[in-house]
Amino acid sequence: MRLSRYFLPVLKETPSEAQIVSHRLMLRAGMIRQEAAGIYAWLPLGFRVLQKIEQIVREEMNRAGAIEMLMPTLQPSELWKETGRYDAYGPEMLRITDRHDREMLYGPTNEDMITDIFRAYVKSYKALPLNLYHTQWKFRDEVRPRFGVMRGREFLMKDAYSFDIDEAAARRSYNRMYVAYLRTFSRMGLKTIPMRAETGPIGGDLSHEFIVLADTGESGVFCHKDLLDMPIPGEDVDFDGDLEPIVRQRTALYAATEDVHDQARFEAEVPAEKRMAARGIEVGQVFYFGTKYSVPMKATVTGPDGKEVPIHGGSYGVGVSRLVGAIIEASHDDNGIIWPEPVAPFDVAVINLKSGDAKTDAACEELYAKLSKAGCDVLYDDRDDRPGAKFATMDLIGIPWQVVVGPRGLEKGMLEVKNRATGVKEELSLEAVLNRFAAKP
Ligand code: 5CA
Repeated sequence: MRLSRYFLPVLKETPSEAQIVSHRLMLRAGMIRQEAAGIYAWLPLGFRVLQKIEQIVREEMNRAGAIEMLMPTLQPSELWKETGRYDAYGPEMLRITDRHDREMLYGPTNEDMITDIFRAYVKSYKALPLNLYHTQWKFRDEVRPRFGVMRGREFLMKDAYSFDIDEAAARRSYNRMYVAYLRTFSRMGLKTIPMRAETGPIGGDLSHEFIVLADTGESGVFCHKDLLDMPIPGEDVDFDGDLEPIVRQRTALYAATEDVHDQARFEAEVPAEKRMAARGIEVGQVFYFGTKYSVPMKATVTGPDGKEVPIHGGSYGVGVSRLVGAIIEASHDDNGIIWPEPVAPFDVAVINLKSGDAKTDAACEELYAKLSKAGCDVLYDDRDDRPGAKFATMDLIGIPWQVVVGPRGLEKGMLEVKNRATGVKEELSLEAVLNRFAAKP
């Protein structure tokens, strides 16, 4: 992408309405624009990151055996009346009436709808276990939308729903999602800690929130410090095998959000030097709720013994749009965002220090063409602007690698490569730059 032809409306001033750094940086970097309280347009740069995150979540869901589909944003009220949630959800639910006076709602979550889909088609235990997921916009009319995309009213969520014959099988499904979440967040460069959590309007009695530690986080959390350094399961983890040891290794150590925190237990179980009280951002939550939806909605299957039983369910959410903010909270400096490579909007920035200079232009064009051809996502700053302004923009928007091309370096046949995270600069030939980045998977 040539910056001269791109749509990157960066702001010079720090927006005064933004209280936390990720919100400020997302506005300044031209990633989002607020359209109404808690409702955002995703501008091209922001949309790229959102899609990268969605894709990582998708790959890890698929790896764990979940099956992708897509449910609508608008739902009929009938399903929610069946489960009793139409009244229970309260003013957070956006209720809409259509032209025929039918009561509709903009979905805040999808347990009711997916249970309806399930019961329409699945009749036998032989189809189980089953896990269906989608990534779709949700609406929750939060009283206080704030912190930009972190607590929006409209937000993008990946939500998965598992169906099992009994509690033991449902527990295995829960473990699969738990382990998939560890992998998902780690691939985005995040360190998350699963914490025992309240279940709220989703229901059930087993739930973990996946928390990224950050001072600006909305959740108070208490945990054993060793949870910060637990190994993350590799790509070769066997999702059909026994995942209980991986899960138990973590759940054996105290970790709870403030809503379920038990100070006496915390002090009894965790030695003083290992206690951590902190704040964090909830980027995902997993729930086991048993038959909460299957009983009222009559989602039953015939078991091996021919008897009809209600299925045991769980649901598993990832805050895809919230993650964009959470990653920035975890990875930035005074100059701007520092994207972890897997979620960066572009892999490499090419900075032309002297647009209009024939030799510099030619070197940049060659680099841009060859890197792009090799499958590298390049943002080429071909504009006629001061070098200082170009560096500042690239630092602000956080592209992991900057290749700086100028007449002085070219005289020696050299380009400068800067790593955004470390600030380390190297002089490399064009050939070496190509080898470095074109070889990237
Ligand atoms: N149905 C279940 C799981 S599929 C569910 O709705 N879970 S949830 O309420 O915990 O939401 C899942 C994730 O969505 C949360 O962990 C959080 O990361 C994200 N999320 C929730 N509310 C918001 C919001 N207002 N703005 C941005 N992200 C949100």
